[in-house]
Amino acid sequence: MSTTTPDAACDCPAGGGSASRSKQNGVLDSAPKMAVEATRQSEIDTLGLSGEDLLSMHRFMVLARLIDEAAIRQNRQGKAPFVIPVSCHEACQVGTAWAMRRGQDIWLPYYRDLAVVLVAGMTAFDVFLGIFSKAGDPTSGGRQMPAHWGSRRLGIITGSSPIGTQIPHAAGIAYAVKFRSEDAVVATWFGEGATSEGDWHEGLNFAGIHKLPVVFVCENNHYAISVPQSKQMAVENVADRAAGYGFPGVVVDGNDVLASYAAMKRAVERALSGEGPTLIECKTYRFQPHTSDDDDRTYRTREEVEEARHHDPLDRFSADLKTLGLMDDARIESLRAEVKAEVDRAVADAWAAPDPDPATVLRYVFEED
Ligand SMILES: Cc1ncc(C[n+]2csc(CCOP(=O)(O)OP(=O)(O)O)c2C)c(N)n1
Ligand SMILES: [Mg+2]
Repeated sequence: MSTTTPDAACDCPAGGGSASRSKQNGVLDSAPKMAVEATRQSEIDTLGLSGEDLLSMHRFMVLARLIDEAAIRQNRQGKAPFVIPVSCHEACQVGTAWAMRRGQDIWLPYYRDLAVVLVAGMTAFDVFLGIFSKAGDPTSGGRQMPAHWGSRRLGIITGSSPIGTQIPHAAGIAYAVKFRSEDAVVATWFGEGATSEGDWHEGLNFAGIHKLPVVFVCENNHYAISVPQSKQMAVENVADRAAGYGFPGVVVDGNDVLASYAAMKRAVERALSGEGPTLIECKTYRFQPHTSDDDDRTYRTREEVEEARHHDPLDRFSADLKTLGLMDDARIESLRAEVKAEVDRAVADAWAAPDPDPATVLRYVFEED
């Protein structure tokens, strides 16, 4: 795909990323400690997350889930030619993205990273402009395939369709950051299938040799379209491969947003202090088919998918917030209604937005006078 980033209609707020959001401890002190699961509370205290942070992380997860559901509906109605589902990846995406500094760090997401780019600063409206290939699509002005995210302003480097090509890009950008002594961390996200590519191994090797400020995040959902992990690698954990490149590899429960955040926070600190890269493997699943063009009944049972739904990261985090006294059933319901209204509005506004002018079809491909 092309590498255009016109960023024209991105009306999302500039700067003010997660690291600059309030991190004051103590908000949870007002929650009834007696009712709080002790280990969870102390884990959160250690992470330095405020109650406001937790509620905001939860809202991003709800937003990603509802955009996903709306995008699939638009596809079934014939309005969206192609969509790439995110459901079940929300915790590892929001958790890892939360440790990044919006407007300062550099993001190289892959096509499934809807929740990553929302945390980075994209809006539901931006996402649907892309899905409907509208002129205002911030990624490419309606030229790219949807979900090939890019935004010059937000520091999101657009990806190519060939799997794994963002890995050497991330290593190269991290080399430039180190060479110029810039205050930035580079992070790249990918599936476990991407780790079968030569690009992946070359990128990690280079990053390890030069101790680059880069974090590699694998969202392991156990399938590369129809190919199960067992047919992709002879090791149990993708993270085990980091040893071959001389830096740490960690496995986290990718359906646990706080575990994902904790691992990423440590990795970002390592990168910023000059210690080099980290490979984080988030074990997760995907509830939906690979894309709207896939029929997952040909390679996995309905029982397997049903079983995975018992570990829904959104339900788990909602339950945590209830335990912590930050949410109750009524608030969860009203939040869902509020976010659904926001998503429905984004769909309607994006659908009504202008299409690209056919006279500009070659823009970003050839130089213009
Ligand atoms: C080099 C290359 N080979 C094959 C494909 C076709 N393809 C698109 S997505 C995909 C699966 C990737 O799986 P994974 O990296 O695990 O990510 P997931 O989709 O599971 O999130 C494949 C094989 C491609 N785009 N590029
Ligand atoms: Mg996969």
